[in-house]
Amino acid sequence: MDFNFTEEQLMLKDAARDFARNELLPGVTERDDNETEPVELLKKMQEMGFMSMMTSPKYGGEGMDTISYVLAMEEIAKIDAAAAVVVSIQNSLVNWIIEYHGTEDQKQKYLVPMTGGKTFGAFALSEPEAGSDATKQRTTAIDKGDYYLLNGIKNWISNASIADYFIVFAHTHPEKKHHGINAFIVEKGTEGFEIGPKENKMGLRASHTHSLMFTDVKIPKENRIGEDGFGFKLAMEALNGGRMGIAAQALGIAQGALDLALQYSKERKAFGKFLYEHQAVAFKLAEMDIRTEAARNLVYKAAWLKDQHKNYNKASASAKYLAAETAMYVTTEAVQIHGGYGYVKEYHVERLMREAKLTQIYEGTSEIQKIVVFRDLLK
Ligand code: COS
Repeated sequence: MDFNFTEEQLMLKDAARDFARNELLPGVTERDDNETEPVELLKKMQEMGFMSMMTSPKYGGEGMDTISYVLAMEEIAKIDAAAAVVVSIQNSLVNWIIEYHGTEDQKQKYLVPMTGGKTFGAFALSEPEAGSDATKQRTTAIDKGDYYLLNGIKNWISNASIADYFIVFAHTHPEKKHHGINAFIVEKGTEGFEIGPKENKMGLRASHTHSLMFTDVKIPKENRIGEDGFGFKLAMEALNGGRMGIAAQALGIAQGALDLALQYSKERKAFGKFLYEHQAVAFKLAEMDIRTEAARNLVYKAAWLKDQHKNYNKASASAKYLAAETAMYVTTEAVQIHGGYGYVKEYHVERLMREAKLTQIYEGTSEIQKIVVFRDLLK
C-alpha cells in the first residue's frame, strides 16, 4: 500500500478541508443546538461533487477512488460530522447500490438527478424490531402482478428529510427468510408513503433522522433492484462499503478532537505552565494520537483493498470498529483536557463526543463489526 497520495487525491482532500473550514464551521454549533439541517450547504456540496465522489462520470459522478473518498470524509467530519453522514450515505450506500446493481433505466432515472444536484437519496433497512438482526424484516412487498404492494415501518432513516428517492428493503417471500428480501426504489410522494416525525438525537442533530411509514404503497415492478431475492445480500454488500464511510467519519471526529485538545493545551496554563508541559496531559495527547493513527491505517487499508478490487469486508468492519472506539476514547479525553470548558458548547469537544457515540452504533454496532470480523476468521 502506497502512502504517497496522488495529486488528485490530495486536491480533493484539500478542497474538502477548505470547504469544511470556510463554509461548514461557521454555524456548526448553532445548527447542532437548533437541529437545523444545512440544506443549502449540502446542495453546494452536491454541486461541488462531494455527494458523488466515487460515482462514474458516465452517471455524472467524479469517478474518484475510495482512498480519495475517505480522505475527504475525514476532513468534513473533523468539522461537521452531521454533514459527513449525508455524504457517506449518499456515496457509499445510495449511489453505489444504484450504480452497481441498478438497471440502466434506474441509473438514468434516479442516479443522474442525484449526481446532478437535484435531490438526495436514503437507505431504509432498519425497522423497530430489525436493527442489528437485519434478516427480521417485517415490511412486506407483495407481488400483485403489475406492481408490489409495500406495507411496513422503517426506523432510524438518515437523509429522510432531504431525499426524494428511498432504497427500501422488504420481504417479498417471508417463508424464504433472508433469501425472500428485496430492495426497491420508492419515490417520496408516492401515495401511502409517509415520513414520521424527526428523532430528537443526542448528537449529529443537524442530520435529521426519521421513521418511514408505508401503507399499501404501489411500487412499480421495474423499481426492484437486482434479481428476485437479492435484497439481503445487497444490503450486506452495501454496508461493507458504508462502514468505510462511517469509519472515516469517526476518524475525522477523533482527529478533530485531538487537534482541539492539542491547541487548547498550548493556550491554557495551570500550576504555572501550559497544559502540554504537564506530563499527565502530554501522555494523554500522545495516546490520543497513537490510537487515531492506528485507526487511520485501518481505514486506509480498507479503502485500498476496495480500490484493488480485493475483499474488504473484514477490513471495513475492523476499520469501523477501531475508528468508532477511538473516536469515543479521543473525544472523551479531549473533554477531560479541556476541563470545565470541555463541558460547554463553545469549545466543540462536547459535540464531538456526542457525535462519536453514534459511530459506535449506526451502520452496525461495534459488536456487529466483531461478528463480521470473527466470521471471516473462521473461513
Ligand atoms: N457481506 C456480504 N454478504 C454477507 C455479509 C457481508 N458482510 N454478511 C452476511 N452476508 C450474507 C451471507 O453470505 C448469507 O448469504 P447466503 O445465505 O446467500 O449464503 C446472508 O448474508 C445471511 O448471512 P448470515 O446467516 O450470516 O446472517 P445473520 O442473520 O447471521 O447476520 C450480520 C449477519 C449480523 C453480519 C448481519 O445481520 C448484519 O450485518 N447486521 C447489521 C445490520 C446493520 O448494520 N444494521 C444497521 C442499520 S443499516 S444503516
